[in-house]
Amino acid sequence: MKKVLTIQDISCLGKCSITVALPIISAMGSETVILPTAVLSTHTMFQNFTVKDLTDQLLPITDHWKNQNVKFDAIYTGYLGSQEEIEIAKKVFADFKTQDNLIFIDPVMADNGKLYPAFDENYAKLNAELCGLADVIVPNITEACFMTDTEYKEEYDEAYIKDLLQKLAALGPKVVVLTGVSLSQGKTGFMGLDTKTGEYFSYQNDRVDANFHGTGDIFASVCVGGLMRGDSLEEAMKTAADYTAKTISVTLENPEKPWYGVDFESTIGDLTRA
Ligand code: PXL
Repeated sequence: MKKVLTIQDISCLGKCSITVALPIISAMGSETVILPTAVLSTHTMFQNFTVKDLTDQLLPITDHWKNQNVKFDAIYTGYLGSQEEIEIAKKVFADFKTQDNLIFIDPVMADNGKLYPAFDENYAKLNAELCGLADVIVPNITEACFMTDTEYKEEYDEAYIKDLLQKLAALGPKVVVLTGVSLSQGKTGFMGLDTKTGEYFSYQNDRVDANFHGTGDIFASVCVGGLMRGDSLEEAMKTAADYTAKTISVTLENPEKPWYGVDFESTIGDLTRA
């Protein structure tokens, strides 16, 4: 069985980061090992959340794994709590990188033109360096702008997206994929660039006019799960985009009108394949 290490926070309530990565990657057939960067009462879109930083625990945990000769088929990073934790993620890559395992980075730090409360521009610069070590990165447009010193635009054309992809490629990852990209009115999806072949690829779904937290984490987790079960990168991304779009639609039908996360529990069965 494939083994994935995911490094991100535990938001106890909030349906994001580890509380979606763990069930989704497991449902897709891979063992999921967690390295929690912090424990928060909720994700940071709630007011007055609590945070217990776990920076001092990370290397003791990974040193123990190293001593046990543990190997990972993929290392997937999401929300890291601090600049120091970005440095630790680099060390974990150095310690556990092999010839053929996958380094997958979702540089979670911003959305809708703004950094999340815990982060500043220095953090974005360090995240850009981290992305240079990846096989695949999946930033949204806001994160890409912060990492490449590009002006954020709500309205854009394909040339703007291609320019961002080229700037991300210059950071050093093998494949760059921008999420939340709308290439025509009423649509949304992703556009990517394979830096080896120079080829662009894209995929679009109907855009649902709703903004939920955790959907980026769901997209990234399904991509990792798909890659681990042997899907091609484009297949894995398409499955992730379709699954995320369907889950948002299902959530919108919930009469309880959830606001902080999506009802992936209702759709997760779609991801299980014998
Ligand atoms: O879904 C991304 C995410 C992960 N972890 C924490 C967050 C967020 C987004 O707001 O606050 C703690």
